Amino acid sequence: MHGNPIFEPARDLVRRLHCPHCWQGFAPSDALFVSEDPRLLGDPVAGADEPLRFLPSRFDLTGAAIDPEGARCTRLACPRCRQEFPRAMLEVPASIVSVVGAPGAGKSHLLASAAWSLRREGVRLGIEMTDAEPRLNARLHEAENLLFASADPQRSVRLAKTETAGGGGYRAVRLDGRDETVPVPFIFAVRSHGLQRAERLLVLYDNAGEHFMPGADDAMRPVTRHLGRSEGVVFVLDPTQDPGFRRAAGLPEGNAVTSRQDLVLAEMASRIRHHRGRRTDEACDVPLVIAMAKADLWAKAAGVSLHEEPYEGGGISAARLRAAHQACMALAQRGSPEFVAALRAAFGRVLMVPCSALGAAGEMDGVRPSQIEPHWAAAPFVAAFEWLPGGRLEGLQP
Ligand SMILES: Nc1nc2c(ncn2[C@@H]2O[C@H](COP(=O)(O)OP(=O)(O)OP(=O)(O)O)[C@@H](O)[C@H]2O)c(=O)[nH]1
Ligand SMILES: [Mg+2]
Ligand SMILES: [Zn+2]
Repeated sequence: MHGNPIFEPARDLVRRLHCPHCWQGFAPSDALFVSEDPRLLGDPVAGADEPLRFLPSRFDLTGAAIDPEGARCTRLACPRCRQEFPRAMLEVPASIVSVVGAPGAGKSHLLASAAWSLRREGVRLGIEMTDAEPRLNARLHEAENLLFASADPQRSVRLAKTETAGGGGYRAVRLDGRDETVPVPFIFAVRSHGLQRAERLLVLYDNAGEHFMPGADDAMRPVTRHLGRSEGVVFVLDPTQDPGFRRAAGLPEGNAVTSRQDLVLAEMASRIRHHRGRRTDEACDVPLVIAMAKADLWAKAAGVSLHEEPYEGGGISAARLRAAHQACMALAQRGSPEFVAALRAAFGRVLMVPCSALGAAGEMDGVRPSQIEPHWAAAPFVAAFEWLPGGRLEGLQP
């Protein structure tokens, strides 16, 4: 790759990066390019419908690679799984924040709502966020558009459940003669407002809740293996799926879906330890944000106020977060002592953040965009990001 302006020292390159699909580590100069000539369709690893990936030997003056048919190529792919990743990953360090939670907990709605608010309210939230490569976040844009940019806000919309395979969320690749499934991440360029912190890339994953159930992550589908590398975790807890929480928050018992979210949390902790080679009795040192979702349904009864957003003076407020954390923790202790016990057994640093992606419960046919009014939707992600080293909440001990 000598002589290629993309890799010259004039550009400040990271020394090594990790593929956001398969987490293979590699040097920038080992990145493959995605061919552009339509005749080069078909890649032995990425699949028959994908353009060939190649290690270039020819470049033009701008640093674009020239594919074997002579076309200019600028899209990059991992040398192992051959999935495309944003060019910014060559230059800016990336932090993974894993999003975890039981099926139906509200992960996808929360991500869409948080992204929408982060894009528009950077000044107030203290974080500027943009797509690292818009094309690669298309699945998230669809969700945001459905909920927040609908042409007819009176017509009910429904965000589909995340698939467990296929769809836009996973890619099938052929590695060393066997089929493997890798997840598709959402990648953002993020900068803290007013702080001299360099830009970072934030890598998020929206798995189907089923993948966090015990036994659901295997060698052929390593779709939650980001847990081995993440610097922060947002665990989406749905209090309405827990009979004890429902009682503690004064919700009717009804025939609502229930799930053992303490077991999902314990399984997550065991994967974090396993992938990092830790002992089973060691506390996980990754900071954990518990996003207490669907707060529109339970916050009032639980004495948690979401009236004021947790931002002050152009950034997240540690004081407001702490107050909300204490109220949520009190509710959890009353409603689900088994969840609190699972939490204490596995994590040293935990922050509970109430939030509502929609601000309204939908009806049978979905939710009307005109009724959507998110509360604190971005807060769990802003908190997780600001809790990373160098962030506004770095020393936070809730
Ligand atoms: N009341 C209320 N309901 C919500 C909110 N957010 C999501 N929901 C509902 O919760 C259900 C599940 O939401 P999803 O975002 O699809 O949940 P998920 O965690 O992504 O689920 P999987 O993809 O199956 O893992 C949907 O029916 C939503 O309408 C909220 O803020 N308030
Ligand atoms: Mg989902
Ligand atoms: Zn890869």
